[in-house]
Amino acid sequence: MTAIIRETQPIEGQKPGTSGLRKKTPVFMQPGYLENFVQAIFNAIGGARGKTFVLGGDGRYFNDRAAQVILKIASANGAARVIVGQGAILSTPAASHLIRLHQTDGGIILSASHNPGGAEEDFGVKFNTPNGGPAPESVTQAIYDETTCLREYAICDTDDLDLTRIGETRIGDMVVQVVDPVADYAALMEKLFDFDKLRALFSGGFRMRFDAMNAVTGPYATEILERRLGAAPGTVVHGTPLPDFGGMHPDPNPVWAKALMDEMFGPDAPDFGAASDGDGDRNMVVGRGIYVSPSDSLAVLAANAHLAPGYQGGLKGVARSMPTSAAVDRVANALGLPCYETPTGWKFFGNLLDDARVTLCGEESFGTGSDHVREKDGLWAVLLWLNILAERKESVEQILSEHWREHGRNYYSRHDYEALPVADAERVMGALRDRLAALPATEVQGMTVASADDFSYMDPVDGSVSKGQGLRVVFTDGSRLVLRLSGTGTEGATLRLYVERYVPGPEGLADDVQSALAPVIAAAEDLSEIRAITGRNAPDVIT
Ligand code: VG1
Ligand code: CO
Repeated sequence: MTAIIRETQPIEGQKPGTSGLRKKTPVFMQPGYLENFVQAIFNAIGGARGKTFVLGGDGRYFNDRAAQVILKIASANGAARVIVGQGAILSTPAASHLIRLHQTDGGIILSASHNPGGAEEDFGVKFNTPNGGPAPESVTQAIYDETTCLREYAICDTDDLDLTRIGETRIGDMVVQVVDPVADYAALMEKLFDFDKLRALFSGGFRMRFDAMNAVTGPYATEILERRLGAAPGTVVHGTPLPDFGGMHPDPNPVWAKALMDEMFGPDAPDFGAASDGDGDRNMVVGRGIYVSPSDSLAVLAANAHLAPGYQGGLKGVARSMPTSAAVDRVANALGLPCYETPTGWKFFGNLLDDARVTLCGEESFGTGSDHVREKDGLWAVLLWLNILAERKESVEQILSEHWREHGRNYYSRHDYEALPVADAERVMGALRDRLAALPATEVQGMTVASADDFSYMDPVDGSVSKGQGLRVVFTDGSRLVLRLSGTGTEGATLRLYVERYVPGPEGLADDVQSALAPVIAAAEDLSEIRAITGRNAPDVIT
């Protein structure tokens, strides 16, 4: 086995987005593309020599081959050890946990998350730092800078390893430790939640459906829900990870997890439904006949987390991304907790969690998590919900209605306009950005603008500043609209419009969401001319 140095050229466009570098799979499979990016990661962190990393992915097409390439590059760069999930599989939260558990120097996660997988679909690579979280902007910028001047990479010229067997092997001097992808994660969940109570819940006839969408959470959910907690066989559906996710779009929302929604709103619906995404960090939660918006889910979890053993002592604080509704702010206010507002993307929660300022965080995009790892965690959120349901002995519908009665309701929705020509999307953003300064005190659709800005965030822990994180217009009645460009797509540009309206109650807490938001949606159109400029009559996806 010899480490060889291969000459290469910088490859354009290797700039990590909201969550790692995502491209069409054929782009990632071009000669040198993955190699360059991985070498750039190692260069950016001061080399790999003597270091230990975690490696795994969501099992999508090219996951297996990419893992082999990365191991060979790690060895040639002098890494001491790589801990790999069996079959090169690890959910994103499980990878985050292993990075922390073994006090490693970070990890590489192979996933394009909620984007479809397959030979013609999407692939992605993400580097997580030793705290277990996605690399902050300073690190992703350093990686990108490396990609723009890279001239060579080191790789071992050797056969592929057998990653199907648990145990240790080597590439050169580097140890490759193949571990069960589920075991350590499941043990962590047992520490946080009352598994006895959950077993009693299921043995008492509680019925649940978990849609793993043919993606990575299948083995995790089957082990935890069916084997350890005794949920009926068949509770987990689409439980086998497939390279193309069986053609499913593994994005757990009412549009892409429609079969689950139909079941939960149909006759004889189970008590509780949930779904997860490609890499297992997102979750959607549905009660019998009632959908829980992710922003509301975060608020309910914050209000009730103390019912689970892992959060018995209460929360230190909470955080949400800026476009996420302010429902959790109301809970924080009621509980006297600090509440932080960060830009979109889990990397911005890392410092707040490390500095013990917050315990729970979440995003409107079906992501919730806590300080147990440094990623959002789909199955964790589902287990916390189950623990709350087991303690309160009420239905999801009762819990949600009671929550709204106590705190009021933040009606909320996100409208996505996908695969737009980049120039059109930028015109929409530009048009609204140009108007922001003049908006305060003007009236739009019968509402008065209180403030309007381009969101900029200063991290309270390290003082770093992130600008241009989304245009927001807030009205005097607390209604709000936010417009930003997606940073995870691989085709054209995706515009996300987030709309919110607060109703204090007791009247009007059970209205249709889109109707309740109609004035804010109309205001967004007036201010941004999103439909006029893009020529689209309607969003592609409404969640
Ligand atoms: C989207 C979501 C964001 C999330 C990110 C990664 O980003 O809006 O909240 O953190 O995906 O999630 P964007 O830039 O497309 O809006 V995942 O599960 O795809 O890692
Ligand atoms: Co994900």
